[in-house]
Amino acid sequence: MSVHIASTTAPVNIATLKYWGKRDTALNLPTNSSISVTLAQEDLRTLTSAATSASFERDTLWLNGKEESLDNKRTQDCLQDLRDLRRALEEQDKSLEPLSQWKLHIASENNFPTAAGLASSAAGFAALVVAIAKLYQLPQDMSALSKVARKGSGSACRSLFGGFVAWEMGEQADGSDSQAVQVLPLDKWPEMKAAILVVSDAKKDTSSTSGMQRTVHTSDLFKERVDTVVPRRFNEMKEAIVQRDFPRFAELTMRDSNSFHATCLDSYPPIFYLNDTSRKIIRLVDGINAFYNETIVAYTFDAGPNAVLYYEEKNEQKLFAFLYHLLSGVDGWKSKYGDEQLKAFS
Ligand code: 2P0
Repeated sequence: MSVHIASTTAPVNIATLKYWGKRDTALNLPTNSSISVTLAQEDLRTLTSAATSASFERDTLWLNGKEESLDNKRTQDCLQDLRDLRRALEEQDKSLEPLSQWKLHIASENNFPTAAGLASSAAGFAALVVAIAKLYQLPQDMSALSKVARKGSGSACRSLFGGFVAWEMGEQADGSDSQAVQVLPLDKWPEMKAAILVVSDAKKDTSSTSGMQRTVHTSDLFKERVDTVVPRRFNEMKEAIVQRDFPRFAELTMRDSNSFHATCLDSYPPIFYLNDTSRKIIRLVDGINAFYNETIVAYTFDAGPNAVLYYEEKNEQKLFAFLYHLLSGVDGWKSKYGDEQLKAFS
């Protein structure tokens, strides 16, 4: 009996304008639009293979070599949507095999720590949806597929595109206009680089899903953020990206990270994602920009203590000279650069 197989990789995306809050928890509809940068394929990514055959007896999912339950609503919703899309194709073309009725075997692997605030669910659901869409030979309309990935994990919808991506929150109650669109492909701003400082690879203690709803229900700052601050920043940041205005992009990114963590702290009980090392990195970035009298680097932090720094390639040596000096004494400091290469920066 024939087995059909398809594989894909999906990279992590790191928000520069944060998604934090749902207006509909079942459909993963956000309270604000957001913007992110999708990292290059070869860095942090999920590799997913999906197979289907009339002989498979049940749906299975293997995550990083371990069998995981598929018995959660979000994954089930994604699988159902994909099967519905395939069924529509089969109804149009009776010569197609009935893949929509067969069970799926899915294997997925991350090349980075899972659930440590490094957007593993984003890459995971994006890869799951694209691998099955390939398997089912669905039309590769990424905005349409982003609506399926969004149901798995909100931020996943942004990982379907490379480069600079906006998730438009939409207005419809059924989520039909809550989708990702590309703002600028990476090759239009190839100088943009990201450095990830892994402060901790431990699993976070407040999940994004529960943390964001605590903020929605208890934070006074949150209302100001979603009603006024983010809508204005959404347009400003898209403009900064299209114009490749790094200092403007960097300032908006840092302000939005601060605003998001402020609403976390304003939640009741408060949510702490940053730790002392995160705060040292914030001060370091401020110090570097002040030293050069120019904004050459931006920090941003998601639902965890790890920092993502954005900078332009031409400033890599300026940045890494500082990073090397200040972080080389820190226990466990590791870098993709060897020690000798880093010394050459200083
Ligand atoms: C973001 N985060 O925009 C924000 C910034 C974390 C901080 O999207 O409940 O895992 O699965 O929709 O997508 C993390 O939230 O949450 C997230 P669900 P998700 O990247």
